[in-house]
Amino acid sequence: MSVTADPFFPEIERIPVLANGATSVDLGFRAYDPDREVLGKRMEEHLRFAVCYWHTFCFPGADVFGEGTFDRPWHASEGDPMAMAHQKLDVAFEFISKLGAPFFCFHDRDIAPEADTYRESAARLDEMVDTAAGKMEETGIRLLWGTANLFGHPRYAAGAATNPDPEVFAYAAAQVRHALELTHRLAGENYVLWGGREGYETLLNTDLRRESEQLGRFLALVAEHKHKIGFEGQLLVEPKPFEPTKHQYDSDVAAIYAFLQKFDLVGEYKINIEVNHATLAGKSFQHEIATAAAHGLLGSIDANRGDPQNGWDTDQFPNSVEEMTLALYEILRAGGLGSGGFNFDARLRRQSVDPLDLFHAHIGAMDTLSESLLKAAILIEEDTLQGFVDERYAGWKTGVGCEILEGNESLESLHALVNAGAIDPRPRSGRQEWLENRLNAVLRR
Ligand code: XUL
Ligand code: CO
Repeated sequence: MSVTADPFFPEIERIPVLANGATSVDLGFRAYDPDREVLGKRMEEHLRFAVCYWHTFCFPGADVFGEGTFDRPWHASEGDPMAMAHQKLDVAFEFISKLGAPFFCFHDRDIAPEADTYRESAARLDEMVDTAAGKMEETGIRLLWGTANLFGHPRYAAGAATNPDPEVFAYAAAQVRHALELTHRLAGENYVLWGGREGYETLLNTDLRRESEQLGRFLALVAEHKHKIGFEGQLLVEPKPFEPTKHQYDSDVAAIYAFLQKFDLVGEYKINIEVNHATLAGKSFQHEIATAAAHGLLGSIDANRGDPQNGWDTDQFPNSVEEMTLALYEILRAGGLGSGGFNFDARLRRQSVDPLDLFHAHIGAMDTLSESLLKAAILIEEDTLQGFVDERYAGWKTGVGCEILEGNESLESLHALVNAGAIDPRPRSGRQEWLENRLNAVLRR
């Protein structure tokens, strides 16, 4: 069935790691060097880059005002959908191999087009996963995570797990069972749930409490099935505050933490944090990572960026070394991403119609993150920030701080100490500007 297989990027060989100063070459890595050691680990192992299937191979360049602008033969309006899916898979593995990214991520519907019945859709998906398994074997490319698209089809217009109709819940459950088992089969290292339509459009027609119970049940069923089939990958929830919904229940890291606690799911799930989702929630990316790390929930990253001027989920490729250095600093301090990685949940601009733009975008993003990793490592090695923070909290390690934490003080005993004049604290500088200067000195190197 497969339409093969003239290369889609004939003029591109494997993207080279450029030696310092090679300015004449356009398509090459200037900062990413997979084998370079950083804090005792290879760069490739720190960053674990993944190409995402949905934006990179499925996005046609359409926006709400206009149709697709990209010339991708597998998007033709006529033609056999499975033949086109095979062609897309060929191009995907050609691209990821030439780029040299170790991982990819996909939704079920990205690699196999939905058919008229569930069974037929499932058969298409099995066929595509069989082919993908062969290509993974051939190329050594691995699966960072799989997921199910529970938001595209009209049946999910009012949500998947949180739909008022339990039959839609059941349909979503069937789809996730299959996608989770295929992720297991492909040795995926994580499985992601993004609640694209798990929220509401208007409270006028919504039973918020009921929907939240449904979502709790759904996540519990996924965890139960994971254990049943022996999938050892990490389950992840991906927060986003809104879009397409007016409000999404898993709106940010803190909301997910509360939700996991309520439904007794802490320990089963970690969090897949996306830059542009954090900023839509009115938080910095660093904040979301630090919050997840503080609660032991840091799972994986969807790397991209928004545009502060239009405040929408623009999913652009990351290009700010400052933003990413702060993120990588938190990640390194948390001990790394474990089974997670950096998935480029990012898409080309509509005017970037040259297929080579896909390479420029990914190379730039991989270089940005690599440079950021190097800077974050300096912040750690040179103790640019942490020593001051440790000293700032040193009081909690001895004396009354220790007694408070150990439960040996009460409001009465503390009142007595203060009243007797034994405690009389003086403000101390938080040194924010000094710390910012120290950070900037590293960023400028
Ligand atoms: C949408 C988004 C998704 C998830 C996977 O904003 O981020 O692509 O990452 O469903
Ligand atoms: Co995402």
